[in-house]
Amino acid sequence: MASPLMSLVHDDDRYQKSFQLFLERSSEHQCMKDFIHNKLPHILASIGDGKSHLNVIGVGSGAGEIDLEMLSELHKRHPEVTVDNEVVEPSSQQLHNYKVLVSQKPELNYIKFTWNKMTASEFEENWKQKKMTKKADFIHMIQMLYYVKDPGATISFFQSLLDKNGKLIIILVSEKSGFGTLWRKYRNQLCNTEISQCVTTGDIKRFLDSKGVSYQSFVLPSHMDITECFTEGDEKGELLLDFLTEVLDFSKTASPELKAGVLELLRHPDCSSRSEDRVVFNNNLGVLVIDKPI
Ligand code: CQA
Repeated sequence: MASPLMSLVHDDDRYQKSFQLFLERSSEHQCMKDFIHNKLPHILASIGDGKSHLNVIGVGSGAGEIDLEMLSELHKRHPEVTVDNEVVEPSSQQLHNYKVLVSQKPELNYIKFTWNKMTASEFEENWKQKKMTKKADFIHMIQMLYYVKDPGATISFFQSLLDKNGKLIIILVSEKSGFGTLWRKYRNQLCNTEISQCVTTGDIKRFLDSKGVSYQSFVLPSHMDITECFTEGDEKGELLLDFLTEVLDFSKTASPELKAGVLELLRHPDCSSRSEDRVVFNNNLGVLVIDKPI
């Protein structure tokens, strides 16, 4: 049966509103920052192979907050090197926000930014068309593989761009998160596969295993307070529900059966824990680190 539900991706204003609220209610960015400060330095230590210049590609960089955090760790590890940073991001609003952030940080003058207002697949097409031979030392794809047609092919392409000792980092929700549970039961009703896919690091691991690609793997514990979702008519609860389901106006457009089923599962111990009077959704993330192909 075709899904009559509209993807949240079609309404960028509402996506950004629900995303901002999600960031306030969750530890998503904090757990990434912890990873960047505690684990990433060791991963970045081996890249570059003594070069004085490093090429970085951010795929789906958004407003750049997490990118700049990583670039700062890279600079701490390799203080003498200059950096060429290719930013790939289709949203002009997000690219603008990223540029503003950069303009406020003159200390980033060791980085040359190249702004690519396009999707990952457009970037891939351009790269192939121009027969680019440039290689990358560090590529990251954070919470973006949901939005490509073929996550496996996208990983293979970007992995092929890695230079000797280069690293590709992927962050997605973990299979053992509330999203993993929600999608096992409701992917057919919720996922508009034309636009976004219910893919977890579990799926990516199985893909890499099947290709014989080795990787390092980390789990980032993360949570999200979804208590407001259970107050009928609560504006913020509805925004959070839209983010969780990626359905525009989920509360108003989903069938009563689907809505009841999703709400029941969201508060079930397989998705959420209880802390005092709060419902705390498991937003655990997975990180995969991949080397240049052999
Ligand atoms: C668009 C699509 C996706 C966006 C976006 C805009 C997005 C964040 C901000 N703006 Cl058009 N995606 C995003 C970011 C973080 C995150 C997830 C998606 O944790 C996770 N999804 C699946 C687990 C949320 C349903």
